[in-house]
Amino acid sequence: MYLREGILSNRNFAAHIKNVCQIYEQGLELVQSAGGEIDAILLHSGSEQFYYSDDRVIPFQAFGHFCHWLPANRPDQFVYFAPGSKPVYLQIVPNDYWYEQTIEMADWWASEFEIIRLGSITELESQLPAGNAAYLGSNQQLAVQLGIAPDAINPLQLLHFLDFQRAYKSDYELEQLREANRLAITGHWAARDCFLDGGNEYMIHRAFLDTCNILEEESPYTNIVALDEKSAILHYQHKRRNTADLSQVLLIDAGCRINGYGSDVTRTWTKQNVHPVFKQLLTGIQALEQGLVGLAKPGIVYSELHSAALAGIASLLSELDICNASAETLIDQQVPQLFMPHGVGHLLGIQVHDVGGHQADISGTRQQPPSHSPTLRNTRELAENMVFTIEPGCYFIPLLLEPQRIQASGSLINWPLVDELYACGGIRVEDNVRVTSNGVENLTRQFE
Ligand SMILES: [Mn+2]
Repeated sequence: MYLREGILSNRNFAAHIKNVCQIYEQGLELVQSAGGEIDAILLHSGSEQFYYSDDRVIPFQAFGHFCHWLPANRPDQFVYFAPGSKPVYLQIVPNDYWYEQTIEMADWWASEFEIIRLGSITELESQLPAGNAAYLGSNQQLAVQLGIAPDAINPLQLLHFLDFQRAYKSDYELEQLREANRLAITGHWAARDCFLDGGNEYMIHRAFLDTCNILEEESPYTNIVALDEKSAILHYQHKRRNTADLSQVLLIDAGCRINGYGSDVTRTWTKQNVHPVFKQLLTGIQALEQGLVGLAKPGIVYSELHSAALAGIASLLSELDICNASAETLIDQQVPQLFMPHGVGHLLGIQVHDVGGHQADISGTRQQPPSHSPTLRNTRELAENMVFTIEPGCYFIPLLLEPQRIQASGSLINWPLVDELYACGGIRVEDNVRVTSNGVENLTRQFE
């Protein structure tokens, strides 16, 4: 569905598949050394789901570990991996005149698989090689029908290992992520221009999609297109169609997807008549974001970036007199978290919030976020070729701030100014970065 042929040479795909095969081989060895009797892995993209009491299908999204192998975002596709053999792509193409069922395959990826085409899922069992395969996927019932042993259905040890490895991207994956960023930036420019021309949320959303030449369902997540006070709603989902000439703030969080890999980019723009303190705050958050990108390198723990973000926000709140206290006092009283209630970023790749963010190791030991920031999605130690977002923000959220008026900590907040800033909403600035051997590659800014 999101295959965009001709854009990329994808010369690195063969090396990517070699790498994925190695990862799966190691995963199998791990399970075998713990006494597990599996010698192959069957991955299932997933099964079509319907709305309750309806014949309409819920938009399909293939299982992340399946997408790691090939870019076919379709139900009932299978990859069979056994060490030492070419991976097999068992492709189910039903005879169906209601829907388009053709699966477009490009040579650059199809040539890395042995391809078996089947007309229905009932033919699958007879096509599977003899042996003890593990099943990875969402349809347990199907796995049982295929004769998979219960303890070989989504074995946790294997999933923990695979989830952990997904954080490190191959050259092929980085190529897709760069392209997903390059395309998204063209959309962000169009969105900014539409906003400056007086466009409303709906028009800005359309401008982004049109410029990127994508359908809404091809986006990696629902675009967040928020004007003024709505930009303080972290995952604002509506697109207002009212007149927007007087709007002063746009927060747009929108990405693109290339061969299954998504970008996740946020920009905040303002017009000339925006509140001067909000404008200064935006300049401050933009500088903070760049500073945080500059801190990232192998060996740093992601939570340290989050703490640095909170410290930066505390300084801005203090310097701009949004709060009446020193940065130290604000950090001590956990005031920055009232203005940035989310984590400063997350792992990124096939899934927008990619898997394994709280894993300390391959065996699934959890590294929980610090108690002062329970919503932080990434606690991993940074290592080369890990990809994640860096997205500090600062918002004026009545639901979080208003209860403070009657708390002791409320005396730290400059209420007359906050009352003025509520109308502006909030700010978020987000880039995607890859860790290099001694720093980071900014996957987003290189296209601006
Ligand atoms: Mn994000």
